[in-house]
Formats: sequence, structure tokens, C-alpha cells
Amino acid sequence: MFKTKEEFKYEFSKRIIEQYGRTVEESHITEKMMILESMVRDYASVNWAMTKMQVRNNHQKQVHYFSMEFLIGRLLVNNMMNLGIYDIAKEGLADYDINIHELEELESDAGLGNGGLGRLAACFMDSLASLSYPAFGHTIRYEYGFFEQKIEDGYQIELPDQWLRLGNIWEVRKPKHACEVKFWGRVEWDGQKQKWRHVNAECIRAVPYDVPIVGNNTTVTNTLRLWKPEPSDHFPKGKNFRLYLQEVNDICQNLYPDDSTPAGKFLRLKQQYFFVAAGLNSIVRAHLRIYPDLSNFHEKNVIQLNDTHPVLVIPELMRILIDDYNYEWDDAWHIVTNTCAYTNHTILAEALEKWPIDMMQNLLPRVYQIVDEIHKRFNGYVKMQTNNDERILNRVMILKDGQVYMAHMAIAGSFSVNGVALLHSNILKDREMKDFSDIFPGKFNNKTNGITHRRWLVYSNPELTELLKNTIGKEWIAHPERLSDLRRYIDDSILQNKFLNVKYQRKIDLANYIKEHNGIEVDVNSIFDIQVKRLHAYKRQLLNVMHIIYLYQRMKQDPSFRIYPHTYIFGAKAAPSYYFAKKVIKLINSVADVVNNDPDTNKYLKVVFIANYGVTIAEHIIPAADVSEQISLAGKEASGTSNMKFMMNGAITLGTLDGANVEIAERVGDKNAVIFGLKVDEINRIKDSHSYHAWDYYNNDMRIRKVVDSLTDGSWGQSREEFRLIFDELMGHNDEYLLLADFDSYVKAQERINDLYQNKELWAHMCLRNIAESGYFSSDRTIEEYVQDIWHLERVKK
Ligand code: DL6
Repeated sequence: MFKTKEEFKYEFSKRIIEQYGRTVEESHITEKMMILESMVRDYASVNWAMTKMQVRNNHQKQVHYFSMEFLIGRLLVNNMMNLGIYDIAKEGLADYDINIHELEELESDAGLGNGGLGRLAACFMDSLASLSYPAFGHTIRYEYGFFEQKIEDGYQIELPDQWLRLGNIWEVRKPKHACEVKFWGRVEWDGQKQKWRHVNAECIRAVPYDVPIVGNNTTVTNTLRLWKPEPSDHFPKGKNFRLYLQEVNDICQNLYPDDSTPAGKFLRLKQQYFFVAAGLNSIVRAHLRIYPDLSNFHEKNVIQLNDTHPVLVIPELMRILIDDYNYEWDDAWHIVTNTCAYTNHTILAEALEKWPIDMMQNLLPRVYQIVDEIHKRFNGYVKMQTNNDERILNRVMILKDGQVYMAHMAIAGSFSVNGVALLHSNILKDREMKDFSDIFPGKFNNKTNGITHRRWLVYSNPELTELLKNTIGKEWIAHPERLSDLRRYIDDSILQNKFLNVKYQRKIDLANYIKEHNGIEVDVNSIFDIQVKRLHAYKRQLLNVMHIIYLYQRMKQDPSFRIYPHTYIFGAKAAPSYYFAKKVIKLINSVADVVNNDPDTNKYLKVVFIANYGVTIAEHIIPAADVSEQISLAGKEASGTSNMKFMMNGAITLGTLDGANVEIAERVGDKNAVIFGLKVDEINRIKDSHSYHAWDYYNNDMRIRKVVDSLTDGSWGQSREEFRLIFDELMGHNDEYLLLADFDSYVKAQERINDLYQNKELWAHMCLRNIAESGYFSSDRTIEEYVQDIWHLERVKK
């Protein structure tokens, strides 16, 4: 492999000639990009093969991270940086007059996810490899990512996200590890063998595509296994061929198909079982290549269930042990419950999955039988633990009201259940899942999320990284907690100025992006106040817009009232069938149209909606932020991870005491975050006593009334009905997420930001303090906690 620039250039030109029959100069830019990618992949493959061999030969325990999503983003720069070959490649390409950044821009984001849970999985994979722990990820090889968002006339339009348009050079198809996954059919008792058989099943072949996950500054390279469905050799007798092919393809077309119809629900369940069954099959086979049986399976494998989507691992592993390897129920249960661990990422009822029993029974007849048995035995256990308390039993049952409660099965079948921030874990333990934590004391724990500082600081903000290196050296790159070395310098005025200058450069970069993509000029000296995340009512983007409307109305009404110039920036995708969320996007864009074009106010106030928010765009946006909007209703955001990315890049959190904001605020101290709004216990009191009346706020606060009225009086250039849905959500449905209750304290928090920002010295001090305290939120710390408390792994041995 190349070690010098000259070797790189030789290899690069040789491959271009061999592959495309042209010289470097003659080749097309996409050809150059694909050759560069293939060189990096091959560079990594030696370590990849070695890692697999070392783990196997040393009989090491591995973690298998099962997740419906891995939002890995682009890999080219990440892999080159992690391998330490970025500079060689950059300089070698420059000799050919190729700007490496132009090649980087051609890579598409691997869109195998849609939000925090998927990006967390990707950060975890990066940290696992970089800390040299053996790990596998399992998911589906989706043909299309979540969706590509375009904004037309202010509305969100969804287009297919063709992330595989240029192929995916990182993946390696591994047909030898393919297996069959069975759906439909029925079960019958085989009296001779004394066991159940799944007959008349429709088989679908699962073929793995492996992607190397390259660690930083280590030879360890792990695997992300993407499962692709293909037609089976055992073609279902009598089935229409085209229909069968269609059904096979459907499994991997999209992440989260619309589940508002039974067909959509079936498809989601099919997807889940497909990758769970395939993943388990490959783990079991790999285990049996080393050990004579599966009795020590749990000593060599731990399976982390990323939310409820992969929870079918529990009955499927039981099925494999009992049906395929003749284990007795209790022995199988012992293995399963010592293998599986479950992470909960949300308490929102709609995200805690339940599947209709008849659906599971039809699609997965043998698996369902096992679920039923788990349910019965779990009931017995609960009765024993609770002195036959029927009320508790009713609340925790796995099968009830004709549905399978996946979270309940996850808790029953795992040895560990964790939340993703302290507050969230406590809410699970003390409120939402209290019955379970009483039944299983000790099973519940917290693992506060983290983000990989390599992607989110080192690679995406090289200017800040350079400044940090020049100030505190580079130990923090391998040991992010050492960012705390910065504490000593946060009052150094030279450093403060340098930091403000770096921020300014990044704001110019973002301003250029906005000019190019939105056609809006923004003032680089204004406060860049940014809210980027999925669009959801509980995240309260609407509160942010309401505040903008209030500022605009007040400036229009009172020429003596002016704010420090502010650019409010949003980025958010709304689920295609989530009408309220789509209306909020339309509202943001409609308000932007009016505000940005009003010469009375547009020196002070601009609003920008950046379309198609995703990993790559985030890498531009986050380093440019002055203010990080984290304004969910307290208790609803499990953790949040953009809050950590912003903090690490020196933005000030403007947030509620929700999710990991609580820990951020604790670490940076009251003075270095701007916290507002109702706290969880206050909200619980309000909700429990049904004492909240949105109309009282409307009637008693003129600001609120004017803002709310503007939704239906045509202020935003629309018909009066355009935003009726939003009005109804607030006033008709009594403002479920308490926006009106938090409005006043949000206005005050924004005023504090205004004041603080104008004191440059103080502001820079605050930003640097945030960076200095952000090491805790590296996913390296999170992974070490998972390793110590749950997974019990050792680093890959040579
Ligand atoms: O844990 C990762 C991430 C949290 O940071 C967010 O607070 C939480 O909303 C998100 N949860 C999901 C839930 N998806 N489902 N189901 O994405 O997880």
C-alpha cells in the first residue's frame, strides 16, 4: 500500500488506466472519485481481514449492534483521516491538479437512517473501531434512503434518495454468508422428532454486503453488515413469479415504509424479521465455526437492540436454539437473556412499537408461538414477583389488547435496559417503566449518548481543531476528555479573538451555502441561531417560529424596538404522512418570505430553512452556530445529540431542561447555557391535574394572542385556512406540548442571548467553556461505559 505521495500517484494513475483505459487527465471526475474510494477501501481491507482473524483466533467476545438505521453519512474523508492517509492523497491529487474537496463532494450520504437513533449507531460504530473493540453492525441494505427533501413554494416535497446512484464502493457482497429467511406458512407438530416444524413457508434469500468501519489510529476495522433480500432458490410453489419478486424487492426499498395501512405494517414487520433472522443466522454460524455448540453463545456474543425494531432477536434466537439445536426452553432462555441488551430511545407512545397479534401469527407463525410462550412464562414470573397483583400484570404483559408489546418483550428478554440520558433513564425507571424496574431491580441503567468528536469536530471543523491543537496540543483527539485542558485558557483574550475569528470563517462558509442554495443574503455578523433536527411537535420548532413572529410583529409595531441582528436557521425533515410537521415547515418558509423581504426589519431579522438536512449538510451548519436551539418540552426528548455537536463546536445551548441538555447545563454551569421553561416535575403536575388551559394564555398575554391570530388572518401571505391545523393544535387540542406556557420564558431567554452576545469577551468565554466541557459527550466515553457495564469486551488482541 502507498506510503508516500509518489506511491499514491503511481497507484492512482495505474488504477485509472486499468479500470477505464484513460489517463488521469482524460478521466471523468466521478471516475477519479471512484478510483480514490477503491484505493481507500483496499487500503483498509488488510486491517479488516486481520481484525476478523484476530478476533476469531483469540476467541474474543464481540458486540453485535442491531439497528434499523445506521446514518453513516459520507465515508471517504472519514476513512482517509482515520487511516492517516488524507494528506498524502490530498497532495498527490493536487499534483494532478485535482482538488480533493471536489471529489469529496461527489460522494452521496449513505442514507440508511432518518434521525438521532441512526446517527447514534454510526457514532458508536466509529468509536468502537477507534477504541479497538470488536463489533459488528447489522441492518438492511435499503435501496433508497429516508427521502430527499425539496422545498417547493414553501412545502416539503419528497423525492427518492438514490444514494446508490454511483454504486457503493465501500461494500463487499458476501454470497457465501447468505441464508434463507422464512415467512408465512404454518407450524405443525412433528411427532417423530417431537418438535414444531414451520411448513409451506415462503423463503427469501438474505445476502450480506459488508462495509468496513475503519478505526482511527488503530489497525482495528470492524464490519457493518447490510442485508439485501434476493429471490430464494426455493421458489414458493404455485406463487406468481412477479408478485414474489415484488415482495422480495419491497423489503429493501425504503426505511420505515408508511405503516398507516395493513400492507405497510406487514412490510415493516417483514423488514424487521428479515435482518434479525439473517443477522442471527450469520452470528450463530460464525460461533459454530469455533465452538462445538451454542452453550457459551452469550459468553462470546452480546447483542445490543437499538430500540424496539430489532426485538424479534429474542424469539428468533429462542427458535434457533430450540428448533435447530435442540436446547430445552430454560437453557435457551438463559442464553438469550444473557445475550440481549435493549436501549430505549423514546417514551413517546407512538414510537413504542406494538404489532397486531394476528399479523405476527400469519407472517411469522413459529416465532409467534415462541412469543406466546415467552408471554405465558413472563406472566407466571410477574405473578410470583408481585404477589399476584393483577393490575401490575395487566400493565406489563407482552400480549394484550390483540397486540404484541415489543418494548415489554425487550425488557423481559434482555439482561440490561438503558435509557440514553440521565433524565430519560430516570423517567423510564421511575415513571414510564416503573413496574418493570420494580420487577427487575438492577436491570435498568443509564448510558448518556455521545457523538464521535472525530467526525463532528476534527473532520468537520478543521479550523477549530487547528486552534485547539495550537492551544492545548493534540492529546484530546485520542482522549477527548482532555478537551478540559482548555479550561485554563478560556479567559485568554488572544484565544478568544482567535476563536471568534474561526467562528466567523465558518459563518461565512454557511452564509455562502445559504446564498447558493436559498438565494438569501444573510449578515455574517448577526447571531446564527440554529435549530436542526427531525420535525416533530414535541421538539417545538413551532415555538421558535412563534417567537420569530412575535419579534417581527413587535418591530413592525414599534420602530424604537430593534433586536441585535439575528439569523434564525432551520433544517428538518417531516415524516411524509405527518401533516402537522409539514405545515410547520410551510409556516417557517412563509414567515421567512415575509420577514426576509420586509425592508423595515430585514436588517435585524432573517429566517432560513435549509432543505434536505442530513449528515453532510450538518457538517457545514453546526460549526457555524452561535446558538443551539434545544427547546423540546421537558421530558420528551430522550437525549438529543445535536446539542452535543453544537456544544463541541462552541455554540451556546438555548434549551429546556430536557434530555442531555440537563447534563450539558450541569457541566458548563448556569452561566454558560441559557435555560428556560417548565421542568419535568412541573409538567407532570400540570398534566396529572389537567389544569392547563391554552386559552388562558391566549387571553392573558397580548403577545401570544397576536402571534396565534396571525396563523389564521392571512399575515403570512396565505389563505386563512393554510395554517388552521396549527391553530387547532394549539387552541383546539389544548396545546399538548405547552408552547404557550413556555412562551414567556422563551422570550426572556432569547433576550438574554441578545445581551450576552453583545459582550464579545463574555460570549467567547462561554463558547470556550462549552468546548472545554464537551469531551464528556464524545461517544468514546459512552462506548467505554457500555463496554464496562454491559458488553464486557476486551480490545482486539494482536
Ligand atoms: O438516542 C438517540 C436519539 C435521541 O438522542 C433522541 O432524543 C431520540 O428522539 C431519538 N429517538 C429516536 C426514536 N426512534 N424511534 N423509534 O430516534 O434517539
